[in-house]
Amino acid sequence: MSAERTLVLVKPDGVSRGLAGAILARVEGKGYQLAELKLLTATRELLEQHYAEHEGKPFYEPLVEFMLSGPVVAAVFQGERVIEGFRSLAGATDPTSAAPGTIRGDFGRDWGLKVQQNLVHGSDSPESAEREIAIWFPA
Ligand code: DAT
Ligand code: MG
Repeated sequence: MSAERTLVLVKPDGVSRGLAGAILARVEGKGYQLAELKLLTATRELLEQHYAEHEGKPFYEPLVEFMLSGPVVAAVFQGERVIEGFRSLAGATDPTSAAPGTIRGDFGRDWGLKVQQNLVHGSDSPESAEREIAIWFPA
């Protein structure tokens, strides 16, 4: 059986603040293996696929606009239980209340009505991981 994989995004706030390297280093330091890596500016079409589950929610449009606001780092990490492990490293969705020691807890805060500025994305299940990896890293 091949190792589990997850899609990690360093969102535009993380890239513009110069935190991409520090964030990737935490994931590598935990012991997960980097399998794919690129810097790109997303398109609306890509983000509509990526965030399809959130379409219609009040934060959907601001989230897509934010994700279009600058380049992101897209990465695939692999290893046993990497999906759970990365979400643990990332911390809670809201960076204000995310635990210190996590990426969002250490580097994030509320910049004004923008919970979506929470630095990173990580897949939440093996099914979403494979779906998201196919979107960001088409064969
Ligand atoms: P997570 O990124 O922790 O998996 P999610 O999948 O529920 O969280 O939501 C995707 C992103 O949408 C999240 O990283 C930030 C944004 N978001 C979620 N809930 C929000 C809210 N109540 N207000 C504003 N943005 C929100
Ligand atoms: Mg999510």
